[in-house]
Amino acid sequence: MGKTIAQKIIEEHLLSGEMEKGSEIGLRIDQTLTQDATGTMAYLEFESMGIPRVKTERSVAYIDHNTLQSGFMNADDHRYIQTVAAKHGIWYSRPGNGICHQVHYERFGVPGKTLIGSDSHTPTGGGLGMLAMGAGGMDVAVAMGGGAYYIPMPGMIKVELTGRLTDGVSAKDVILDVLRQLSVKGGVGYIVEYAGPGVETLSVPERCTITNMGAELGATTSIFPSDATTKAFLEAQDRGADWKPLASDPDAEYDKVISVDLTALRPLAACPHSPDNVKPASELKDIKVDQVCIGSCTNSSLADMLKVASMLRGRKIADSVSLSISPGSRQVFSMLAECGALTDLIDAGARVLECACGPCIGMGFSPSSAGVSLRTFNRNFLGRSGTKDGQVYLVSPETAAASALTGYFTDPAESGPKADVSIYDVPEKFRINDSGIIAPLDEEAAKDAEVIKGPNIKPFPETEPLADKVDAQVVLKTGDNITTDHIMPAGSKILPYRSNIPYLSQFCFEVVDPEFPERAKASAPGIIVGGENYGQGSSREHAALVPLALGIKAVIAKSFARIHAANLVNAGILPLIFESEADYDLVQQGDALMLEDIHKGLKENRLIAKIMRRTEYGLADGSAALTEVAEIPLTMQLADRQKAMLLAGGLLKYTAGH
Ligand code: MIC
Ligand code: SF4
Repeated sequence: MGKTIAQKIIEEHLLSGEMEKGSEIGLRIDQTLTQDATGTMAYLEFESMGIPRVKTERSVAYIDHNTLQSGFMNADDHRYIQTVAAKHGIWYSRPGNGICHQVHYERFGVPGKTLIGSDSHTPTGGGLGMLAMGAGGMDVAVAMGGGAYYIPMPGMIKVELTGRLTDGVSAKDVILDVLRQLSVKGGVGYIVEYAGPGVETLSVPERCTITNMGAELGATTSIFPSDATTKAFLEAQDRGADWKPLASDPDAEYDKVISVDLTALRPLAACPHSPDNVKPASELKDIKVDQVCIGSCTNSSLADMLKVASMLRGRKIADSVSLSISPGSRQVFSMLAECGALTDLIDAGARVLECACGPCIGMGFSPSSAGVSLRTFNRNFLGRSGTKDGQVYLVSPETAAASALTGYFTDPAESGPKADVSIYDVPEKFRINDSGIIAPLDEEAAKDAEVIKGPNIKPFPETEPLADKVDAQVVLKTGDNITTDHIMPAGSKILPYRSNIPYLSQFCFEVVDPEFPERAKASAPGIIVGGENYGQGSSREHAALVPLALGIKAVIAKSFARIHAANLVNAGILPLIFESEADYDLVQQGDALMLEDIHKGLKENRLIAKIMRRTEYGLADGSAALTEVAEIPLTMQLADRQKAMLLAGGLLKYTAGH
């Protein structure tokens, strides 16, 4: 039987396990990346392993999330990451050099290599033909130390592309269409591979837009073939030697096949508050727009920015609209300046922000109360913009630019100026200037190098071996699709404290239930009950470490997102799954749950929980009496290695013992 591209890369990197869907495999990791919001913790974890130098082919530490520096906190983190990187053989991308995923595919990504990153949009590298996956910080630390990265062997989804994009329709519309077809949980357990005659019509940056936002499908990753287009892109980056061809075999088998006809595609938008709430842009025409943000790791390439500049050239944005532009990298920024497109953006009324995540993670530029914000980003979860009632729509750069001009949602294929990048005289080769990237010290110099930890850097929380019996209260019951932005919000107020778990814990579940942290602390140990796809979204391990610090011992859900489930286990928290919908309905917030014989349950992948509830009248002495309501079965989807890890007290303790 023939193989898919992903299966070929997996086979070449397989360290353990069988390539059977669902069974755990261990992969050799060639490259890692971190960003600063998850990196501080990842490097503290790496340091705790006592390994002098990374064992990967290339590890890069990016500073792109927390660049505001309002106070010493971000700057402390930057200095720590810079010094720890220099000492341990890691390349350092300075603040302002660009968004990790954009810079990585420009300067470091290599077709056929494996990459894990402590950021859920690491699959962006799939646009170059890499097997690139988001992971928790601890997993990245282990991979830097030469350890394997473990995932359940994914199934394969093929997206067959036919035709060619027409005027006003963009790569963003392709992934929005795939999200419309598959939903935010349709990719869980799968790798999405793009194939068909439409592939060769898409540039590498367009492919990277698609693989980037594949994260929103819940997919393990997404991947494109490495072909003549990939070769030309790498040559234009002066990295032609990194190219190798990659294609799936003609008889490769897929679990599911969907198709997108690029010619028939129209501009789309993901409406509040989920990336799969997709509607045609033409149906949203009467909506007045307050803010437009162009950038993020999804849509900040040179080509995207040039399209926008060509549409805005000689025009002025609507008086009622505030427009921000964040170029994805210093390379993009300097090339925009060189060809004059930057002047067109400025003259049209745009506010040009630095090359960083910025508004995407709530680092400034929050919309006004109930304000409508059109963003070329990848996530529009409730409150993520920093304005709880902000109405965020995810759109293409063309839809964003057309709407900024009219002040209303505008379908760029129907009306407004057309993008025409040929008006700019852009050189064939990209402008190479790696002044924003600092090489690590050589081994000799590294020995005496100091790692500087300012007062913002706090130790990470202690994990504990899993007890055999847990009596705990259900401190929170949620619905479906809870994101890590719900569990551990980001934004400019909180992000500077990513290395201070006790401080962060005050904000846990803030948008869902502000009383949660106090309640969890007062009634610890606790259990959280969730619905489908619990923990979707980012890779932030803080969404596990903070509940851990608040005394959470287990999370019981209908299903979990992949990275979050792994992060819970890494932190020593037990992820359990309801066997039936009715059992989820039965459990109430405030119930006490008794989990017994957990160690035996681990062996059998199943345990029984007793639900105890307060009786109406309590006891004669006024204290609450508990009565048993039901016994419900709970299952687990854990590999043997993960069970051993839970018994040891999380990934770091487990790794130390091996
Ligand atoms: C995001 O887009 O949500 C983030 C911020 O990049 C996160 C990482 C983080 O929380 O630091 C991600 O995608 O993993
Ligand atoms: Fe940064 Fe936004 Fe991309 Fe996350 S999704 S890496 S916050 S630009």
